[in-house]
Amino acid sequence: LVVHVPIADADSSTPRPILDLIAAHQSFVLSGHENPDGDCLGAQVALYHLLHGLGKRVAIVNPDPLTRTYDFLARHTPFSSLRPGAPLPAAEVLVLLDCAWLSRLGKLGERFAAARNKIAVIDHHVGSERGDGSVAYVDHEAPATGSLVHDLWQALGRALTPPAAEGVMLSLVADTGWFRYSNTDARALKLAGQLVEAGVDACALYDRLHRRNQPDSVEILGTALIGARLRLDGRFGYACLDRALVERAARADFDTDVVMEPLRSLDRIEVVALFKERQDGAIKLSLRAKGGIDVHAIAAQLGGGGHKKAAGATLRLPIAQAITAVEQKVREALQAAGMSVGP
Ligand SMILES: [Mn+2]
Repeated sequence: LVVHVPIADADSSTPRPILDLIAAHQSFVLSGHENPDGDCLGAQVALYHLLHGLGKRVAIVNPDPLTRTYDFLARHTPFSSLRPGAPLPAAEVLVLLDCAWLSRLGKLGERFAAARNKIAVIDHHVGSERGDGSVAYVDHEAPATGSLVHDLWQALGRALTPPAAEGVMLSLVADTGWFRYSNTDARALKLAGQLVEAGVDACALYDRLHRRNQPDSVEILGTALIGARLRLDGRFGYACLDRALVERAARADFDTDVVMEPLRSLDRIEVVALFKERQDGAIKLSLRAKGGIDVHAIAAQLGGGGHKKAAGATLRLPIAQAITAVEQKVREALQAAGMSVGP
């Protein structure tokens, strides 16, 4: 007797529906958002090795190739990215990690939409249970998507292999900022302990991720910081990377999020924004909150999303207008929180 549970009734807060999906299928393709970050890639590594160990066929296809920062993952995990004209690997199930909508995959999302795979979502972003997945495992409280993949290993009673442990650790350190952000809870630290016991060398991982920068990264950071500005009584700080600097950063594989750190370190600061001008002229906005301001709410008003303390949006405005629009939203949020915003 096979009982089919309607998807709408499946509880996305437990791993059960995803585990049933894994049991029922043989071939999987894993993907994630454009410009995949450490959480997205780490979660893919951990899920790749889980599925591979279960004897499934599995491939990772991302919108973008592995950048130099993450190239060390290729020593144990095969990554690929969309090449125009090349066919996608045939798979029964597409698993989206660290995002929930095909639209987050750019052109690759359109290709997957045409391929009509069954879609599963594993994610920790607000609202992802309403994404494109017909099956989802979503936990907003999870520190990283990688920790949700770790839950799958645990639920199946399997001990993490060293590559999978490295993947989960990468996810965890990426999304907790090496255990500095407010999502660093007992669960995150306990998991980190288990991963070190499973063979992860945390110091070596730090060096691989953050101590292999190219010489030009120093000047890119300096240029971005010289242009940084403080507004709203010192509670809002922002920096901009114009098209040329974005390109230079891409060439040097420079993690532009680093630009926000010195602003975030300021005593009075509440919200930090980074504006990056893309090749098509659109502005990629990143927002970070230090205290209680909900930057997800601000990003959502601008058509974006994310988390309470880290969110983003894409703005189709000239950069000066984008800054004005964001400053206005931040002003409103600060005022609603009863904070001074200066003259
Ligand atoms: Mn994440």
